[in-house]
Amino acid sequence: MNNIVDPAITFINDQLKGALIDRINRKIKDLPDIFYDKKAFEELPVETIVYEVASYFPVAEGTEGGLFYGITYIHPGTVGEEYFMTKGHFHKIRNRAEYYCTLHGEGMLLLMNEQGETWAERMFPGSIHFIPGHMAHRTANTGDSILSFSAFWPSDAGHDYDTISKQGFSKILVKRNGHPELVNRR
Ligand code: M6P
Ligand code: ZN
Repeated sequence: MNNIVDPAITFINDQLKGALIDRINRKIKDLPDIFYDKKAFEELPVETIVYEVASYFPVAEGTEGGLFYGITYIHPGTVGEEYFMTKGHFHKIRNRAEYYCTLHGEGMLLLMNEQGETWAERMFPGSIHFIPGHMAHRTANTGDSILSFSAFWPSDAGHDYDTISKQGFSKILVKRNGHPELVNRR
């Protein structure tokens, strides 16, 4: 019996490959609620890709005790003065935590607690981010090239997008004089 086997997935040349890999992309038309400047949003081509996610789901979503793995690639760009970013979410099971590890590019991880306080951590190749439970998280690309990072989260965490699409984060990440600033929404 040959008890040496190949891994189920690989991540070579920045690409996740293997069975059970789910790929999604989010275009401007998929993100009507998240950007602050609605006029600038309306002016962008609806098919513009903002980010892509490749995820490995070795167990069914909702399974207790499993782990998911994903790579997110955020394209460079802005909507008005706000950087291209992910939808952002709380976990449906609020106490579930997550890790993000930056691979390429530069960006920011926005974190918001349940009291509505928002802050940001710088992302750069090699930066590792522990996202505790009860914390909404969103990533933004503040550079001129793709921002990519890996993520590891519990398979029963789930995504609560509704809270963010209704209330947003209390601060937005904007490009001012060529640099990122985290400012209150007006
Ligand atoms: C990371 C993980 C995923 C998430 C993705 C995009 O890879 O946190 O669970 O889906 O980023 O973020 P969002 O779902 O907020 O668009
Ligand atoms: Zn998450």
